[in-house]
Amino acid sequence: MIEFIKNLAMEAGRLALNLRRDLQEEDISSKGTVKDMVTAADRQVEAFIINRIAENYPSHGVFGEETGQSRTDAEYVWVIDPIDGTTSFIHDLQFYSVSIALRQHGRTIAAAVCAPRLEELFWADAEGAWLNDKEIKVSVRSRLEECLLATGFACVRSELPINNIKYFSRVLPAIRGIRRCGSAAIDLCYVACGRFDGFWELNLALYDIAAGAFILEMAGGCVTDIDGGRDFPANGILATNKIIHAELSQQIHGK
Ligand code: 2AM
Ligand code: CA
Repeated sequence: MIEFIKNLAMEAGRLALNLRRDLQEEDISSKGTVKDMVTAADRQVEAFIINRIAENYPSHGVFGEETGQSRTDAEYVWVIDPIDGTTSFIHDLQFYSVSIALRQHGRTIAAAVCAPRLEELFWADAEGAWLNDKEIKVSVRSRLEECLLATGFACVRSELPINNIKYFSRVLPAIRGIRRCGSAAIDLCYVACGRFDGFWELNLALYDIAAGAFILEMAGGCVTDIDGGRDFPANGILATNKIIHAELSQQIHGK
């Protein structure tokens, strides 16, 4: 099963890369606001993934960003973000990924995130987490002042009462640095392999984080909602190397 997921993510990543080369202005459209965009490539990559799953696992359900849910009562459900980081994709930045998670009775059991421009495949199953063929673990940094973190700002940020600027301004003075890659799936995988020590963001959806959160947990990390509970991503996501989790949570909340 894990070989199927890895190959699927890699092939979908290659397709995204090829479609990016041929991307035209008319392939780009808005989902309601000009900040929330979708491309023909998002739809084509999702269709490719769903067809491949239907051929191999016809009884499984699918929850994809672009096409929604099918067979939600199925034992196995695939959670798919065909292109996580669509804004980066449109602007031809390298930080976009294909994110695929397989869930059984609502729990992720295997996942892969392929960042095709970076030539990196992150994946995990019950045995652990890997980047390409190397096993990965979270960092061991314990002091916030030596930590490099990542965050993100939702494209619907201007309409939100809590839009992460307050959290950002509380955390920034306490840490070594911050990055904003624009793909939550990549951010979570970068925490998993120790490049980042933590990541938080609000207003994400399940398909943005299902694969990355599992890969991070299998690499020894900790994932909660923004208040330390289990209601993620509805109540935001806070993801760390585990060691800094409580301290970063306090910093975010100004305690
Ligand atoms: P996307 O590119 O698949 O939309 C960047 O801050 C992160 O937010 C990305 O993972 C991006 O995923 C996600 N994101 C952007 N707009 C979103 C929306 N309207 N709902 C949920 N997630 C969104
Ligand atoms: Ca997407």
